[in-house]
Parts: sequence; C-alpha cells; structure tokens
Amino acid sequence: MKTQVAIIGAGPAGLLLAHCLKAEGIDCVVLERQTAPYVLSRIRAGVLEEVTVGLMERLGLDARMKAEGLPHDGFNLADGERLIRIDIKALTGRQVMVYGQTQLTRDLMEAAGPRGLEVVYAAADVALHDIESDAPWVSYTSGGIRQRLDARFIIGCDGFHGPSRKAIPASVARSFERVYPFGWLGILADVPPCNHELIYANHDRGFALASQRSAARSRYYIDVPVTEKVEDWSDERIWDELSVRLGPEAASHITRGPSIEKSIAPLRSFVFEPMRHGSLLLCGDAAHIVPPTGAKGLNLAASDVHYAAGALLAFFRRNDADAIPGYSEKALARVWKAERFSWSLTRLMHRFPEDGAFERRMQIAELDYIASSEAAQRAIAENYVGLPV
Ligand code: RFL
Ligand code: PHB
Repeated sequence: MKTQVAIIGAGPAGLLLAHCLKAEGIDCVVLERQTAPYVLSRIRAGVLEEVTVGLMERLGLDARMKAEGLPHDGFNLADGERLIRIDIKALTGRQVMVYGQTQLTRDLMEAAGPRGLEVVYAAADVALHDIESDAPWVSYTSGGIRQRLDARFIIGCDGFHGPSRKAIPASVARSFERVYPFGWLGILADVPPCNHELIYANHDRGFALASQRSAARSRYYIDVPVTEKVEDWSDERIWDELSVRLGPEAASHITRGPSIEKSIAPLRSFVFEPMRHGSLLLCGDAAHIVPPTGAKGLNLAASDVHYAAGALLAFFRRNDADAIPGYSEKALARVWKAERFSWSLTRLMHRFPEDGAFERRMQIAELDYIASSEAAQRAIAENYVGLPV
C-alpha cells in the first residue's frame, strides 16, 4: 500500500492530523495498535484550549462539542481554606472548553468513515523503516498478515510508549525528564459536580482536583504515592479524602456516587528533541509529557498537529521544502512553555516527600500572593487558556 503520509497512532493527535490532511486533499493512512472501543475506554483529559476547539471548528466537527461542552470563564485554586478564583475571561478575554478527550476522540472517530479516512485498528508490531530517506515505510500485521505501507512522511502520534520516538537514533537526540513521586488517582461518577468551575486544591493532606464532564458527570482526582494500588481505594475512601482536601465549602456540595472508572496515572515531565528526524515527525505524547496539573497534554498534541499540518501542507501544496525542517523548533518553543507552566503548577499544588516546613510555607506564601495580585492571576490565566500558536 502507498500513501503520502503514514500516521502511527489513532489517539487525538493522530486522528486530528489525519482529518486536517484529508480536508486539504493530502492522502494518509492511520495505523492504531488497539481496537476502537479500547481507545475510547481511556478516560483522560477534560479541558480544551482554543487551539483544540479551533481545529475542531475548522474541520466542521464541533457540533457535539458546541452542544455538550461547557465553556468555562474561570477556575479556582484552593489552599485548604479559601478558593482563589482565576477569572480567565476577565483577565484574558478568552475561555476554556470542558469537554472530555473521550468525546473528542469519538467525534473524530465517527467522522473518519464518512470522510473517507483510512484507519487500521488492531495493527500489530508496527515498525518504522528508512526514516532518513525520502521513501520511508512502515511494516505492520493486520488480520494475521504482514503488510507494508510506503509513504513520503511518517508521523509518530503513538504516545509515550510507541515505537516512533525510539526510531530516532540516540546520537542525534536528547531527552529531558522529571518523574514525580506521586500519581493521580481519578474517579469518574454520574453525580453533579460540587462546583460550577474546576477547583485545584493544595491541602495539608495533599492535592485534589474537582473537575467535570457535564452537569451530571463529575471527574475528581487526588494525588497518592506512586506505590499505591487502586484496589486499596474504595469509592468511600476516595470521597472521604476529597471532602477533606477540597475544603469545607466544596465538600458541602459533593454528591457521592458509585465510580464508573477509577485509575492511577503516574506524573511525568518529559521532552524529546528534536521532534523531526529525516522523514519522521513526532506529535503529542510521542514527543513530550506534562503532568496533568495544567491540563496541557491534549492541547499540546493539538498545537503540534497545527504546526505539522501546516508544514505538510506547505510541502505538498507549495513545494516548500523548508517547512518540514522548521517543524521541530516551532513546536518545541510552545512545548517548553507549557512544560514550564505544568511543572510550576504541579510544584505549587502538590506536597513533595522531600519538602519540609519551609517549602510548605513557600507554597502558602505563593498562593497568598496569587490571591492578592492581579498580575500573578493574569500570568496564570494566560498560560491556562493556552499561549498563542
Ligand atoms: P495518546 O492519546 O496516548 O494516543 C497514542 C495512540 O497511539 C497508539 N499506539 C500505537 N499505535 C500503533 N502502533 C503502536 N506500536 C502504538 N503504540 C501506541 C495508542 O494505542 C494510542 O491510541 O497520545 P496523543 O494522541 O499524543 O494524545 C495525548 C493525550 O492523550 C494526552 O496528552 C492527554 O490525555 C493528557 N491529559 C490531559 N491533557 C489535556 O490537554 N487536558 C487535560 O485536562 C488532561 N488531563 C491527561 C489528563 C492525561 C491523564 N493521564 C491518564 C495520563 C488527565 C490524565 C489523568
Ligand atoms: C479532567 O477533567 O480530567 C482534568 C481537568 C483538568 C486537569 C486535568 C484533568 O488539569
């Protein structure tokens, strides 16, 4: 089989890019290791920046998002006692959209067939070949038969554990990593949210986040040591912990209910450079990971797609050979700023095992400063709604 662009991975990065290319008449094939239902069963991000919403709008795939998504004008930081509201609308003139990654992925998936997008699910043993040439190819197994897909470019949208990044020789690459000593234990439940906006809380007992998917579905997180097992956390134990960490005001509005999903996600900061080598471009979690505190992971995948689609369009439509080499630098400039924001918000809102009384006071002082300074709130708001692409 032959195509112009082979995309590995049908998560949000892969599907968004495939739709963007298809809309411009550029041929592509997407290879996904998992089945479609499995991809949809992963509960992840919930907050979309304008860059992500804008891509869906331009693709004409925003109808359900506009009908069911919740535009938010602000969010809250809590220090165990009070809520510090960050009025992102007043401070930046912009909003974020609360709409689950699952819903966004479903919208992209359902439009694939009608728009003639070829997505091969359950593609096993995907391997990249000749990425340093102008004729790279991908081998994979589908229906028990080994297949070959030739392309002009391969785009690695295969997440943190996929094969694409590993195909770039160590001699030309550099990675930067910070692994955090805690993970987020998440619970999804069909109960009304405790607050109309998100609350990120730093309590003496640890971090908590109150988020939502709709007026009837809540998503909550608490941080737990990475050694913790999800089986040791009954729903009641999680609700009890949330009630303490989110503070009395939010706690009084928590509606408890049985969990639909419960899992622990490890926290990591990671950047891989460069994001392009030869005819291979990396997008999304394949190239970088942020801790979820800033709600940036999915949105960075979308901004990578924005840059990658632009570069591929310039190459195929305008014979502009310079656009492809420029991709890595452009994408990384935005990635590093989002890494900084996600890291600093994680630092501010979590208790680190090595922290003593001094570090705790520094967190309290910083939250106090944020509460009293519009300049500090503006800096947070500007990063939270997303820096320009
Ligand atoms: P994905 O979603 O991991 O998709 C990669 C796809 O590649 C497939 N794949 C392969 N396919 C073929 N062959 C192989 N060998 C393959 N290996 C892997 C996988 O099956 C998968 O389908 O990466 P992508 O597309 O780059 O998207 C990134 C986002 O998923 C991720 O950054 C976000 O979920 C991060 N994130 C959040 N981001 C936000 O922007 N806002 C949030 O509010 C937010 N909250 C979160 C999050 C991530 C979390 N977890 C679980 C890590 C909350 C959590 C708890
Ligand atoms: C979520 O709703 O899953 C969510 C919201 C905000 C974050 C992370 C996750 O920062």
